[in-house]
Order: sequence, then structure tokens, then C-alpha cells
Amino acid sequence: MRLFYAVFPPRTVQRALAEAQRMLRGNWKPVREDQIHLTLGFLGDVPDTELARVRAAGREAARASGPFTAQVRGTGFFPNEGRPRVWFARAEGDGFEPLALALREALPEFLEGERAFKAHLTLARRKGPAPRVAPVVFDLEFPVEAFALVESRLTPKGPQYTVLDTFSLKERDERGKQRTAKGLAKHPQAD
Ligand code: 2AM
Repeated sequence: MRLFYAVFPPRTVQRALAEAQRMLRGNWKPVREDQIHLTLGFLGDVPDTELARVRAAGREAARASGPFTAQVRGTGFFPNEGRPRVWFARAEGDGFEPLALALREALPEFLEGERAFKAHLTLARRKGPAPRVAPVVFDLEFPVEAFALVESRLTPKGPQYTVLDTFSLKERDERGKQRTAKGLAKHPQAD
């Protein structure tokens, strides 16, 4: 199965980003609004027998991280502006890079050798001759409280995404608190 880890921004942010797609002319294929996401790691084809490990790696990376705020301000092109193939919105946020790194370290056979991590949300892919898109300035912010393990099935109508698992970035704090509470109960302080 073709898998990737991704952060899906809230619907309001997806909507604001999709608004900008109206500027596209020519052979740009916009990403479907509800599929707009930020890839933390693209695993490619993963044998079913490895799925449990991939889920566990997601859980571990989430546990070692905490929630953070993401900002989206501007747009850019991959691989470069001269011959763009992808038009994206640039994302910033303290937690993206550590998460991408933790996943890469946990699953080097799938994620190492991947292109360098650049936090972005793809807005459109160029399928043929098409003019460049003028820069767009966004003023968007959203809380990143979870990420997903997603299966992508390629169909003639475009990719179909299925979320296989969601990993909460908030659990670390809660677990920490529970542990502390239990620890205190077991070892009450003597008066
Ligand atoms: P992109 O948006 O920059 O194209 C699912 O295909 C997600 O995985 C996409 O967001 C895509 O990033 C990312 N991805 C990374 N490497 C990929 C690859 N070699 N083939 C397809 N998608 C890749």
C-alpha cells in the first residue's frame, strides 16, 4: 500500500487556500480542497506486513512531540520558478521538522533518501503548458494537534486518500500528568 504521513489543516484553512486556486490558468491541476495537506513523510509502497511498525512509528513520533502553531504566509514553486511542476503554500511551525526527522529516523528504509523536508501544502500540479502563478500572500494560522497515516490509491479520477490512523500530539502532556498523579498516589509524601 502507498502510504504517507501528513497534517491536514482545518477546513477553514483548506478553503482559504483553495480560494487562491482560482488564479490558476492553463494546465495546472488544483489539489481537491479537502485533500490539501502537508506531507511529513512519503513512504511509498509499504508491504502490509510492515503496517504495524509504521503505525507504531507514528505513535512514537507523536508521543515525543507536542502541539504547535503553524503559519501560512506565501507561495512558491517546486523544483524552481523557472520550470515549475508544483505550486505550493509555504508552511512554518516549530514542530514540523522534528516530526519529519523522528519519522525518518524510525523508518529509514522507507523515508531516508527522500527529498529534503520542506514544509509545504501543494496547491496545484502542472500537467502541461501553463503560465506561472503570481505570488499570493496569506495570513493563515492553525493549531497542529495531530497528524495522520494516509493510504493513497491512484485512480484515473485522481488520488483517493484514506486515513488509516490519527496520532495526537497532545497525548504526551496528558500521559505525563497521569504518570505524575499515579506516582504521587503510590508514594504519598509523609507529613
Ligand atoms: P507533494 O504534494 O509535494 O507532491 C502524497 O502523494 C503526498 O506525498 C504528496 O503531498 C506529495 O508531495 C508527497 N510525496 C513526496 N514524495 C513523493 C513521491 N516520490 N511521489 C509522490 N508523492 C510524494
